[in-house]
Amino acid sequence: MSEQELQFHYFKMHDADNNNKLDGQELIKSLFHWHDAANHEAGKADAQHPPPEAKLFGDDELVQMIDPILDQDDKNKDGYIDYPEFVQAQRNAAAAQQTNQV
Ligand SMILES: [Ca+2]
Ligand SMILES: [Ca+2]
Repeated sequence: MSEQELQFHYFKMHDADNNNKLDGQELIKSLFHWHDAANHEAGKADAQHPPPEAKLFGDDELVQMIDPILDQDDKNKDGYIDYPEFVQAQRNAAAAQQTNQV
């Protein structure tokens, strides 16, 4: 798979209700997944081990985590991250990471 196909695969994997947008709940799951994938290198899909961490946070905490992300990445302010917004957010994150490393 190309990097682009992989990104789309990730996006669809977290789009639980299949409406081609990530809502807050789906974003939370994707955040934990990315964190987990980073720990395991190369981001292998691991459907056998869904991240349990999300249950450790209350709704208020989750909203506090997700609000800034939506604020930053939800460019058209519809309350969801669609695929173009997701791709852009990934680019921004990668760029930010590079900046931090220098
Ligand atoms: Ca969705
Ligand atoms: Ca949006």
